[in-house]
Amino acid sequence: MALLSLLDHSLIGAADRVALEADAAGGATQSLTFGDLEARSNRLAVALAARGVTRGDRLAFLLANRVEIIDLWLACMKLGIIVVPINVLYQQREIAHIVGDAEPLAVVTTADRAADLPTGTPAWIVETLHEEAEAHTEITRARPAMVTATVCDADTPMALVYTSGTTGASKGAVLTHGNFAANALVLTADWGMRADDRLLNTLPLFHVHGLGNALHLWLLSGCHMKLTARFEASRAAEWFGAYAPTVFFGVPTMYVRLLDLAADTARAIGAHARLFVCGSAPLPAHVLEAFHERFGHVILERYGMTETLMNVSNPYHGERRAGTVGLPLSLTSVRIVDEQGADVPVGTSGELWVRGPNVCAGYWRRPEATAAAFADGWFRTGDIGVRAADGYITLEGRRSELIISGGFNIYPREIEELLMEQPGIREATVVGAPDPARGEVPVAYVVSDADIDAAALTALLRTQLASFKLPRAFVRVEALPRTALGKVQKHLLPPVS
Ligand code: MCA
Ligand code: AMP
Repeated sequence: MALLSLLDHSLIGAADRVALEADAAGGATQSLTFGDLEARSNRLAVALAARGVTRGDRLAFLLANRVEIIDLWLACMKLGIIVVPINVLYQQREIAHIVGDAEPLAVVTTADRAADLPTGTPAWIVETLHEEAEAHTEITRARPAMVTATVCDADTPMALVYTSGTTGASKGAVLTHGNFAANALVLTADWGMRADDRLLNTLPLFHVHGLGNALHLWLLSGCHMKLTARFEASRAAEWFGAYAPTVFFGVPTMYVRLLDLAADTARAIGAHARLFVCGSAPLPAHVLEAFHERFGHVILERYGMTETLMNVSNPYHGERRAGTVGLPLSLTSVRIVDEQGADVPVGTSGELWVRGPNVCAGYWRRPEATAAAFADGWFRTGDIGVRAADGYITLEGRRSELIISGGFNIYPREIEELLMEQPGIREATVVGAPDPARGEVPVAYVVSDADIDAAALTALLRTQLASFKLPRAFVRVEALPRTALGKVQKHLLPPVS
């Protein structure tokens, strides 16, 4: 079944229901019905077609959260166009890799970011595109022929979402209409999403946590969503207070920030709410417990990946066990295996392999990486975990050196390579150091000819890396600890003082 037909229960079936309030330009708030979203995306589909985009083409966006991302996502879904979301915090070097690999026809962005695109890549300014779409006043809630004539099925690619997987350069996970449909159906059912829910979404729409979970659960359940440009801890009391959400999806850093709210504010927020979900990085058990005490809710922790969308979740009904990610979701199977790919017994650690309609079709134009990621039809997550006798799964770490900071992924190698390009730096290695709010933060160890000027180096790196990738400390060492074969032994590095 095409993804769109699931969302039609809201876009068409609940057209007159108020669907969304969103941050708009100049601090204003915009309110739209499902029918408005249907009409806007129909008009945008016509405008995109007029610009020559057709089924199978890639179209990227580099935008902070705004309604136009929803318009674009729906218009592309309607035309079979493949969306390539780009993290808005990325700088030129990071953007160039994705654009070079996905070869989008254009990148939809704001005027101030157009210069960050590689030379020769068309920047389609989001406001201009919106005006062009809105000029098609004859197109309303009735779908234009080009939409009704486009047939997408479960195997049609919907998005290329960039991730480094467990090894190598950043790759585009090919997520299909079927992957998103399965994810939306399962989560809506398993988490009991309802049309009378109020979902506060502060997650960025350029990652699948915001895009595949928040956006689709809202559109499938037909509930109401408040979309903010981004999460801001200083505005949380105002948002939660005025909007009174029943459902909130967040990363652990957001929950750590919410613990700073006054006790009576926290209690009032909890009184309106039904469900708090957390994922993308480990939720420390003490945060779950402190949140329970202050807000009166046990956070439901779940586990997913860009390549697989959601895999495992604590139950809605039943025990939400601190420190675990729960049980496999309804359409996903999970094996825990040893180095040879044999199932390990209960209580023994191994790599998680998953299978289900949520698992991506592979990596964009990388048959070898795709072949390496799958074994006998199972996707090798690279995550290490253990299953208890009653089935609850606890994640214990990763096979790769991936650092997750505030829910954003950081691949040490990218920073290491950039550091080693700097004059005077002979060797560099980057590791994750524990951080109470962000989970982990990157720290660099360097072998250099002279003292490190941390401020100057940070200023330089800031022009090339997203802010969350900037090392929080630079430690100068005489030599990096290496094995006889020359591999850096990161666990032997001295702790940061
Ligand atoms: C942070 N910044 C942003 C955003 N988030 N800028 C624009 N849009 C954003 N969404 C910038 C800030 O301007 C600042 O930059 C820096 O990041 C840190 O911001 P700060 O306010 O100090 O934030 P914080 O309190 O530390 O909280 C950070 C955060 C952010 C809001 C929790 O990390 C975040 O939105 N994380 C969500 C990531 C996510 O969605 N991951 C899902 C991946 P400067 O330093 O320059 O001032 S998908 C996934 O992992 C799988 C599938 C899964 O299981 O979900
Ligand atoms: P990404 O590449 O951004 O999709 O990140 C996926 C990775 O995030 C997974 O492979 C896990 O390592 C991690 N992750 C997601 N959810 C959780 C969770 N609840 N607990 C621990 N790690 C998680």
